[in-house]
Amino acid sequence: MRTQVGIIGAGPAGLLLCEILQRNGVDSVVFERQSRDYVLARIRAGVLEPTTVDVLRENGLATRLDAEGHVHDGARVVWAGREGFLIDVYKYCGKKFVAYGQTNLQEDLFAAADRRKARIITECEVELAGTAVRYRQGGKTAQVDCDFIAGCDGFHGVTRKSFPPGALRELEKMYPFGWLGILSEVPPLEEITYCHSERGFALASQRSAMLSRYYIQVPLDTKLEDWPDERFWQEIKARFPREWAERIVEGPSIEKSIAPLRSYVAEPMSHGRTYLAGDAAHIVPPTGAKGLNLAVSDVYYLSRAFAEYYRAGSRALLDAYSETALRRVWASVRVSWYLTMLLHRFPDANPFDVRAQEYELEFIKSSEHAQAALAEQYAGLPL
Ligand code: RFL
Ligand code: PHB
Repeated sequence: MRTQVGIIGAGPAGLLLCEILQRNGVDSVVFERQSRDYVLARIRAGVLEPTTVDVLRENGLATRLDAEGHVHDGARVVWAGREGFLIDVYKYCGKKFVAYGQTNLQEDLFAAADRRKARIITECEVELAGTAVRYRQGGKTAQVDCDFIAGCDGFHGVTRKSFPPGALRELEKMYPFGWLGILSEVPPLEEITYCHSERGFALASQRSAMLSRYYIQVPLDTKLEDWPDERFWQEIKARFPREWAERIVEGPSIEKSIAPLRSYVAEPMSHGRTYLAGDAAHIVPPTGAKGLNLAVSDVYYLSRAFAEYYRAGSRALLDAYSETALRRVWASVRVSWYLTMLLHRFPDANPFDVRAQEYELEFIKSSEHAQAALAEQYAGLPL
């Protein structure tokens, strides 16, 4: 078998790339290690930037998102008994963002792929030899020869690891904590609300009118079994200022998981005829809600470059892909790092660090300029 673009990974980056390529007459095959059910059961992102929504709309992927997504002007930041401030994306950027679960988007992408009869090979073990994809599925081995490889296989995937030693520069920062998240079928707070407290960071988010997503900062060695629902609700309410805590509706969790926080960028995002997109090339801590949005912007640039190559025979956009994508990646990496540093309680913080953090929050609250700058970064750069 052969194809033009071999796409490794059927997460949001891989399936979106497959969809946009098909719309541009470019042939691809997607290889996914897990089963479709497994991919659909992952609970992850929930906030889509205006640019992400635009890309999905332009590609006919936003019908359900437009019907079910919850549109927001901004996200609120609160701390120590204060109502804080709104990161007002609408006021400063004239754009709104949308709360819509990655799980729903993943369903929409599989549905679109099925409609177009896209070739998606699931539950396969992939081995890369240049642009040939050798894969094993159900005890059988086969090979697909490709013009190009798109590595959309997330942080732990094979594509980045197939690059020769020295081909990549890896820049990384680990944070000394993780997020414990729960999903519960209860009405959420009206606004997406980030909370800084001396007990640690907390976040109130949502998936729909009857589905809430909450997170708290926890030490890296935290065990899920030590966090029964009751303890989680008690802790999150102790972190939020009273006025917010009183409005949090408790219910049984339907999902509970812990994710460590990390910033990571691999440069450049390509080698030879292989290109990386999404979490395969970079990881941001979830504090700015940027990961999924970066996967979408990478795919936008990469799909445009492949389309140009097959339409006009020009490699110019492919050659520029890494530099183009990294400009946007670093803008998001920076703001995610900044919000992580601003809003979490660091285990080694001394009283000076704590006071400086509090005064920075007070400064943003008091400064229109600071709020405008933060809103611009939270909204994400235009493409
Ligand atoms: P994914 O989603 O990890 O998909 C990669 C796919 O590749 C498959 N794969 C392989 N396939 C074949 N061969 C191999 N050897 C393979 N190895 C792996 C995997 O099974 C998988 O199906 O990466 P992609 O497509 O780049 O998408 C990135 C996003 O999933 C990620 O950035 C976001 O979820 C991050 N994120 C958030 N992003 C946002 O924009 N807004 C948010 O609100 C937000 N919240 C979050 C988040 C991530 C979180 N966690 C759990 C890390 C909240 C959390 C808690
Ligand atoms: C989420 O709803 O999962 C979410 C929202 C905002 C973030 C991160 C995650 O910054």
